[in-house]
Amino acid sequence: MGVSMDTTNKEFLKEIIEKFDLTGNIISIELYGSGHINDTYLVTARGEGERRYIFQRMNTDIFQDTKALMENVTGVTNYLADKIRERGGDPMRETLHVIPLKTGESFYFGDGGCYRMYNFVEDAKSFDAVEKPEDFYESAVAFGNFQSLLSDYPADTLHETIPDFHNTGKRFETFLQAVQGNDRGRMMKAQTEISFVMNHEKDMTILTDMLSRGELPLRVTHNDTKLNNIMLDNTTHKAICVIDLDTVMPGLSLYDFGDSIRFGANTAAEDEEDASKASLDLNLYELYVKGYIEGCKGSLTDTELKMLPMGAKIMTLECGMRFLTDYLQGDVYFKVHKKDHNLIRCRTQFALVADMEKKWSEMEAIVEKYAKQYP
Ligand code: ADP
Ligand code: GN1
Ligand code: MG
Repeated sequence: MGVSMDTTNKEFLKEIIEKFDLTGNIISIELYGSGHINDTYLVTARGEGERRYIFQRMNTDIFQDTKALMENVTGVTNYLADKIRERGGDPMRETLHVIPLKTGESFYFGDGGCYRMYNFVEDAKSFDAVEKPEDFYESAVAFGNFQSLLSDYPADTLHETIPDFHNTGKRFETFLQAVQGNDRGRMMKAQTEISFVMNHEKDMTILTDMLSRGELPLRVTHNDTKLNNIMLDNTTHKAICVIDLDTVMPGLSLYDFGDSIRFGANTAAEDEEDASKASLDLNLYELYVKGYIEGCKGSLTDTELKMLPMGAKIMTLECGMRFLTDYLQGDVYFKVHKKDHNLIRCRTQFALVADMEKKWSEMEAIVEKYAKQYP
């Protein structure tokens, strides 16, 4: 390459992007989105008209087997495209579509990373916070649908891209090691948060134990159902496309439900510096419960329905514990943009857990109400 190995240098990226089978000449490459994991760029190319693409440098520290990951993504997106076509939809908008290299492979490995390209979902937007409550309801129906669409997907062909991704008990063990190691000397500053985790030790394995006992089913799940991983149509505000498929793996529906609540029904942003602003918005929670149960179209078992509030609580606890672990380990996993970013994030999560505990009977009553309506 004629330029240095600075993987954010646009000339450098352009040479890589030109290896992909896109239409037209590249006219711009802009950093895009607010994900915590991949480096995402919006690429515009001009041929007869203008076309836009999403180009990503995948995080290979986190996703160590990118070949397996891309096999999952192409398998799932091809499957979804067929289903969307069958029902008369537009697969280029309603699912991600992998743009291959000119040589046919689904990704490029070399030049300091692992790179892939997707169609850009046009006339749609992903949100970092709920702006209109109806949008949150739409996202719930779409994530529920996504799960029911994938219910026939051959789960045994899926690779486990991150082993034990939502094994909360294992996450707790890793947390304990980070506390013991205290490699960055950050433990003193996080005493309150560490105690919060220790006081919740008994919660860690509730759902995974139920799975082991056969009381909860293993399903094909998304595993990262944040609001900004779904695209809403600019005009109709319908949720049209589920994105960020890197963690589609066998998992628990309750964690998918829980992650959406954790992120979207919190009255504060994930990284709000004043954690006292974090609480559970019961109206948003209710809308999501309604939408998710509808979207799953009767496929949730009675036990899954009953445990939905627990899914919300444990997912929030797990995520807070992951932020705290990363803080203690020196910010090696999540992208950070300011001092103590992971500690700040962990505080909002624990404040939300504490508020859920206060609102527990309301959370259960809301689930009961909709479980009865959509048996
Ligand atoms: P990360 O794993 O880092 O969260 P994502 O795949 O979620 O990466 O991408 C980050 C952001 O980029 C998304 O939240 C969304 O705003 C935007 N994005 C990703 N893929 C597309 C796409 N195909 N079309 C339009 N926007 C996209
Ligand atoms: C990461 O990739 P992104 O930003 O959508 C993370 C999720 C966390 C989330 C917290 C692969 O999601 O598990 O819940 O940050 N993804 C991965 O915001 O670890
Ligand atoms: Mg994302």
